[in-house]
Amino acid sequence: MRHISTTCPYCGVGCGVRATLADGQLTAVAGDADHPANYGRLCVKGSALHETLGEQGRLMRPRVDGREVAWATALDAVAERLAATRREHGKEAVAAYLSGQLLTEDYYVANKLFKGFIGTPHLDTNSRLCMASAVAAHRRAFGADAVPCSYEDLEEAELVVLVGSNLAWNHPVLYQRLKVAKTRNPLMRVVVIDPRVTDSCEIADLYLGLRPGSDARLFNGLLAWMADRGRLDALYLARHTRGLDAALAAAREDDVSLAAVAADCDLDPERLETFYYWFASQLHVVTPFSQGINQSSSGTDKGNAIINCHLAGGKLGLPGAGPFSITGQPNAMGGREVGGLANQLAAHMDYDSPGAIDRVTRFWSTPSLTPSLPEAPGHKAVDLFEAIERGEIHALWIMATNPAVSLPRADRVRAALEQCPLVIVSECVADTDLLAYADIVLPASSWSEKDGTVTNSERRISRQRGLLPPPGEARHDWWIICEVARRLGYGEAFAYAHPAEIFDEHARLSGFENLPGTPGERLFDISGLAWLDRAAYDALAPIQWPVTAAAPRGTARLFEEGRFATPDGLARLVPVRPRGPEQALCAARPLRLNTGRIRDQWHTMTRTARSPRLMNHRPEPFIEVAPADAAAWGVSDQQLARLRGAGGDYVGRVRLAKGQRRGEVFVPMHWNDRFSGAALAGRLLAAHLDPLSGQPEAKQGAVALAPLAIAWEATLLVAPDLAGEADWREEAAYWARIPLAHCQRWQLAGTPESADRDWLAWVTRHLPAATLWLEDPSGGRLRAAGIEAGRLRWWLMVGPPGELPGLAWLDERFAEAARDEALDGARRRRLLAGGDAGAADSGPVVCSCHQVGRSTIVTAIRDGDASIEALGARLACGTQCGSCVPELKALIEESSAA
Ligand SMILES: Nc1nc2c(c(=O)[nH]1)N[C@H]1C(S)=C(S)[C@@H](COP(=O)(O)OP(=O)(O)OC[C@H]3O[C@@H](n4cnc5c(=O)[nH]c(N)nc54)[C@H](O)[C@@H]3O)O[C@H]1N2
Ligand SMILES: Nc1nc2c(c(=O)[nH]1)N[C@H]1C(S)=C(S)[C@@H](COP(=O)(O)OP(=O)(O)OC[C@H]3O[C@@H](n4cnc5c(=O)[nH]c(N)nc54)[C@H](O)[C@@H]3O)O[C@H]1N2
Ligand code: SF4
Ligand SMILES: [Mo]
Repeated sequence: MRHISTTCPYCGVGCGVRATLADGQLTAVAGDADHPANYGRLCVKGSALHETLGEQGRLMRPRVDGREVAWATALDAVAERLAATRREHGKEAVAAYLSGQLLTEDYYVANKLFKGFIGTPHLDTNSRLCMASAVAAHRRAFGADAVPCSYEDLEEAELVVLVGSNLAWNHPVLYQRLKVAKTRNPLMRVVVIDPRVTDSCEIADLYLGLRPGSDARLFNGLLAWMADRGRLDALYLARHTRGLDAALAAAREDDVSLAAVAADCDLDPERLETFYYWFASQLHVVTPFSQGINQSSSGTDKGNAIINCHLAGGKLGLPGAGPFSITGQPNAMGGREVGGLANQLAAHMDYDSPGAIDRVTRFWSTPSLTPSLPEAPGHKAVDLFEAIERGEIHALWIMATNPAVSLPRADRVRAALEQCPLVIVSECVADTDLLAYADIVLPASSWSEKDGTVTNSERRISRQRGLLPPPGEARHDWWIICEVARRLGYGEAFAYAHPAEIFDEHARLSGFENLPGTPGERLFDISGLAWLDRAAYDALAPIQWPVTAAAPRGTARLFEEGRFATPDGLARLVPVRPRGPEQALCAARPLRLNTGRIRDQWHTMTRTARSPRLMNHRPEPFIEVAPADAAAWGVSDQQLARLRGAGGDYVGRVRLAKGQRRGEVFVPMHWNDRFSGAALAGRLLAAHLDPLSGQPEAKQGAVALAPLAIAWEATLLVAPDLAGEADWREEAAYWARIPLAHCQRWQLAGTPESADRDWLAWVTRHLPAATLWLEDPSGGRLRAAGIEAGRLRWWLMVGPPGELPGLAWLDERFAEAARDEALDGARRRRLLAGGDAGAADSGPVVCSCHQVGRSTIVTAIRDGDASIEALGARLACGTQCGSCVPELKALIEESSAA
């Protein structure tokens, strides 16, 4: 048995993971007690990592034009076709679309190849959909894309203001740290600013459920309120900043009376004033902000409106103080460091930094090769796909992202991909929506196989370590890129034998001509990590940049001296004129659409859906609706409904949500064509962009809501080897595929045309051997099961899913079948009932770590275990990662109210 430390590949918290290997298998993961991001904690996604590995479902061999080929053939094809595209259409006809899920080393060589040697500016990343507005706001305020704070600042703050961040679900370990800090310091206050009541409100002393998109108005109001009440830090403003007057004047272009701001934000003026008072009277304020701010057509301004208030109050560069952009992806930061955005060059140098193009050119030159860098920024993500639509881009290489799902106007993106003459996709998983559009598919190694570094939200660089060999012929992304570079004639500039050498070059570039007081000066400097040999790189301990000769142990907090990365060293307050969402509501689409994340899924589900444990919390695509709206639009809880948006429809199950504002609905961003018939959030959204950052407005769409017309609902469980999906979806107005541990669950609903489906005929046609059959034609109810040679092959229930038994018992029967064990007579008799007659269904899973269901919990509460501690002692729920505690509390409240 061996233990290896590595870093979690999911969110930007960047937790250290201790992996246990036995007999060449990763058998367990645990939090790394020594890692300063998590000190031993892991959330449910991190602790299920070992369940998402394995060869099944992985891409194993390269494919060119639909045929499996050897690596040499695939790499030759990539190089030849890229070269031909450049020859025939110019270098700007070539583009790349990367991802914050690449390692820094992969990202660095991709950027170097495309911008430096192929010479195209059109290299952008999915960070455009994620952090681009925060990047632009940082650059305007601080002169560099630098997050000032550390996680410890969250713990040391007296006031924490979560704005557009559902930390409890999306950065669970950070949330747990905050929660513990709050228990230790009873004076600490937490404010949540989000149109939706989320689980993060569990620890909120004040919740501001503002009108979507009104954040800039709220923070402009705060700035004016502080100024009017003598709450500005005049000394800090005078010594370290510029722009207060202009920022205040812009804020005062609107009526900044409490009543007017509260009305615009749709808030209670007293609660608003409480927030203003708390913010103004505390020095140690941290404001974590995330996608509720960034994913907006005025996200950059919103970021600056927040930063303005911190600067104006001198709440920055101190322990427990600062605006804190919380990054999403594991290496969102690393991508920004290497220059992965289309408006950046490399190592925090941009097209507009004086001498930068020349500096990077000299640095990347080799004895016989001179790079040819572009002179101006390239297309940002959404524009890039429009350029493909216009026929300007002829070759696109996509790595580690799934734009067929995650970009707004998903169908137009798909049409653009369809028409692009060359689409190359580097991917780990065999079955994604994007792969259908790829001419060349390159199987990439994945987490646990690859070696490199990532940077988390607090600028901390950590190693991801290779633990296992990649399956089949999967190869590392950096290797694939360098092999293509070599074939294009750039071998000398890409002659790396190991990621350590790439990291070294990246570290050296960060320090290259980076001298204080010169035009080349950059805050991002990790020259202190240059010249690490393999052993030192392998042993690299987590460290926060800058890492320099002056700060060899890294830097926990930036701007402590009040010197910023602007030419005059002063931070800028930026005048902000609040704008509402670009997407207008209208009679045809009267509801505001909010999209976002759920606790147990990661993005397009390519990895998390492999863990049945993670599928269980929210097994189907859903629509959260305020109870009053549900009545108004004729839908009810658990009913299927349709949303109609800018680019198409979305079908999911209604969840009544008391915390949802009226006139607004929420859908998860995760579902896609692999898992449901019509549940692409990106199809509902138009592409309204922030003019400065190019980030799309993913949080403020416009939709109509209506019940879905269906004739029946059915649940079909099938053994993993039973394929017939096309048939099962036949005449389905809705379908969702839900992987369980030992079978696949299909949730189906029929179109009105299929109302008198003859189920016996249907089953005979599509499924083997129906041996048990129980029908109640008057009630439209039916249960049936297929048994072959004594083994369960499938199980069907026609009727409302509310009547489903707990599926664990049935799943276990499929496990027996897989082990080739025959059903015994007693179990066979109970098959249609789905288990022991008396056995209670444990209901949908609430605690994913210990797999405790809703009904089990409710029963325990009714039996008197009506506290978190009592439930934990009895059922163990909530005792591991803690993410379900808010849900447990809600159940306790509901049950005691009942
Ligand atoms: N479980 C899980 N965790 C993840 C991810 C995942 O896929 N799954 N993805 C990771 C990634 S890449 C990212 S970027 C982060 C994102 O992390 P978050 O930003 O926390 O995630 P979201 O759920 O997209 O949006 C956050 C909140 O913004 C709110 N919001 C919507 N409109 C507004 C508004 O106008 N104003 C304000 N103030 N709030 C608004 C939404 O209601 C939502 O609760 O999560 C990371 N962590
Ligand atoms: N409606 C709506 N849309 C959104 C958002 C939203 O809130 N609402 N959020 C946006 C945000 S913040 C983000 S970050 C994006 C995320 O959206 P995407 O980046 O499109 O989503 P992922 O599913 O993470 O895609 C990553 C892909 O890379 C593969 N992969 C994983 N590791 C590797 C690797 O090492 N190498 C290679 N080559 N491939 C790998 C995975 O299998 C997966 O297919 O979605 C954005 N889109
Ligand atoms: S909080 Fe984020 S980094 Fe930490 S274990 Fe969970 S998903 Fe991984
Ligand atoms: Mo993200």
